[in-house]
Amino acid sequence: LISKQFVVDAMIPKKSLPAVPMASESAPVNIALVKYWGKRNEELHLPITDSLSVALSLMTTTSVRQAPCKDEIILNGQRLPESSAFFLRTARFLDLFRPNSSFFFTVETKNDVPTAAGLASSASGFAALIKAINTLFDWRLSPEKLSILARMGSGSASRSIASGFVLWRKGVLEDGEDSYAECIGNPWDELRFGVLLVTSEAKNIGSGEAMRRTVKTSPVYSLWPEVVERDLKAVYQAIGSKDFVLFGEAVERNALFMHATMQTAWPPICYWKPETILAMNSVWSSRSQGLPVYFTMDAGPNVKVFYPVSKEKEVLAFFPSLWQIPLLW
Ligand code: 2P0
Repeated sequence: LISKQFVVDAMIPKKSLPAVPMASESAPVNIALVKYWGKRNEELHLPITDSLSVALSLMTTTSVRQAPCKDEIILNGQRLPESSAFFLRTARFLDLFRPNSSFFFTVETKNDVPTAAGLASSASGFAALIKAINTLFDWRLSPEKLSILARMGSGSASRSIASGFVLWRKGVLEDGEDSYAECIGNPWDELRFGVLLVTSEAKNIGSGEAMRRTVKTSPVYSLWPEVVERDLKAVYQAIGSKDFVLFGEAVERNALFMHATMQTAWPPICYWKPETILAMNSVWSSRSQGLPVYFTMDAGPNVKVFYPVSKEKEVLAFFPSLWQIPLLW
């Protein structure tokens, strides 16, 4: 079994002390259009399928510097207790990059979105952190390597290294050397995105455990790779030809199939709340009235929509509470 440390050591130059006193970098939140759901390697966060996302103009900004005697993590201005899940997960990631065992980091990180807003910040968080570490030590790693290293923190973080449409190829190699994300296609300026906020409550099951259980127990999971292949082709084609209906249909059915795989796992996993289903229904009813709006959903209850700028006024009239978030090209 290949460890994260083995992958990291093969990838970075000889570990040395910081080249600058402090480094600060940003990375965007990404929303999957074709989802990452299921791992072929748990340790290295290697996925079973490719996935495709688009970047949002919501960022995590992280600075790193050497700390005198122990790690210090400050999230949105608050020093985290060493026993918090966030601290432990970040410190374990930092372990991979210490030049020696008595080297500690101060990490200060700020999210544009309140963590409670239901938009995942772990992807932008690990991406910003590895970019800042790269700058601190002046490693000058390529975007591909940064994507691979961000993946050591969280799978979807591999996609937060780039902006625009980003394809994360699953790769076939055992060490994941070919499993990284890169920007594909051109900006689609007419595309609009927004969130129908359902709740900001913490989820009752993390996506890692949900994926594992789905892969192990859902009898429909075996169809997932074919579904991803079909939807990737459609989204890819839609991006190239700016075909909004083709895009929306593929994105919505991909999210629904991902949820079908987890809802058919045992014990079942359902991230939907009653308001989620109401929001889905309002999207469908807006479409039946001629508005081109399609949704996606992640491992949570919020419904996220895409629509073309030409219908922005009508969409805002139909969904007055829509939280519009610009895409990042
Ligand atoms: C995605 N999700 O493609 C999918 C859709 C959630 C639903 O990537 O275990 O936090 O750290 O590799 O990256 C969330 O999974 O999981 C995710 P790990 P991660 O955006």
